[in-house]
Amino acid sequence: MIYERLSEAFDFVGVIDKERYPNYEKYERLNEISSIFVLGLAYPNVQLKQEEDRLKASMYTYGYDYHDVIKALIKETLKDYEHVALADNHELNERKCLELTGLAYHAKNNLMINKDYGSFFFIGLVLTKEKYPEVIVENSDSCGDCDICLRACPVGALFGGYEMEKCMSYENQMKKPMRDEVIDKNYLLLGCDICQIVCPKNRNIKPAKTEEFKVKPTAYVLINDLFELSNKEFMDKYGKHAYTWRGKTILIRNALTLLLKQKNTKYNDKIRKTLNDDKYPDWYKVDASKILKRLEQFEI
Ligand code: B12
Ligand code: SF4
Ligand code: SF4
Repeated sequence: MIYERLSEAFDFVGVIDKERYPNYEKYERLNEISSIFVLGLAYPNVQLKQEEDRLKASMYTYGYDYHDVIKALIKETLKDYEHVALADNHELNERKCLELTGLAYHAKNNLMINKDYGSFFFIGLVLTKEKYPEVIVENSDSCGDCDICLRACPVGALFGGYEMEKCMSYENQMKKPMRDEVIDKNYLLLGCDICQIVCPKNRNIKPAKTEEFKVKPTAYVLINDLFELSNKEFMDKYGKHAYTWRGKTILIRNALTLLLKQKNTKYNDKIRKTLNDDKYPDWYKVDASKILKRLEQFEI
């Protein structure tokens, strides 16, 4: 019954015995657990354009935060069943769980690819004490000889396997100064979608149907709001989107890289103000002063 209910609510569902999870004995969370339900929930394959005075982050943030959406959907679907609902921020490797169901394979861009939804889906897990029949399919899909994403990645993070430290999605979420190469190549307020956008397995995929993931007006962040709103005001306006999870300062730093790309000097005074403001941390000021210096060259 749990499987049927989850299958109605989610785009695809697999079930594995916990013993399949590598070294399951080492995970306290799995102690009294028997089955792991692995859920896939698709988000839209659409791309907004970057604009001058308002900026977009990665495609996965256009709708509401998947952590909240997935957990709420599980809760609503399994009201009367004992379970633990997980999405993203926990110690279990979700891609591994999904791989074990056969419902997707681990592709060269380091993402899971499902035959119907490509890689544009989130993963959630439901752990149950009760044991349920496994739902596993055979999967012989693979990237084959394709290397499009390896060549498309602007920072070469995919040659020889995924190198997290090189990945722009990693670097633009870290509270530390960016490498100069990433200051030049970063193109989003948060995250990076390039290795998914170029992937042929993401062509002709099924449309996502989850209402909460459809593009919201606040998918765009006004640059003025980044500088002018307090943290509380900012969260009140934009807090339902996953791009806010690392706070506002990281978004300002990333926004500066985009202003540099646009040679947009309109906000130079506001950047100068942040450099004299104690509430901004050192890692931010290192990048901001570097970028401001370059932006000043475009001032007339
Ligand atoms: C931390 C994290 C990140 C970090 C680090 C990523 C990483 N380490 O892969 C950062 C911030 C960079 C990141 C970026 C992104 N992430 Co992320 N991320 C996670 C998170 C929370 C944990 C992943 C993790 O580090 N696991 C632990 C490590 C050890 O696992 P691993 O890297 O897979 O390594 C295993 C195997 O690859 C293998 N292995 C590794 N190296 C080698 C080498 C050899 C030779 C061999 C044989 C094996 C092998 O062994 C390892 C141990 O099992 C998961 C959610 C979760 N709880 O699983 C989401 C998750 C993987 N992310 C997700 C997404 C969407 C993204 C982004 C696309 C977001 C974006 N648009 O910017 C990018 C994609 C970047 C990319 N190309 O991978 C989705 C993926 C959905 C999908 N369809 O696959 C997940 C599942 C979140 C979710 N709930 O939907 N992410
Ligand atoms: S997310 Fe971007 S930087 Fe990271 S591997 Fe993919 S293309 Fe490269
Ligand atoms: S672009 Fe090609 S190599 Fe990269 S993930 Fe897609 S199919 Fe695999």
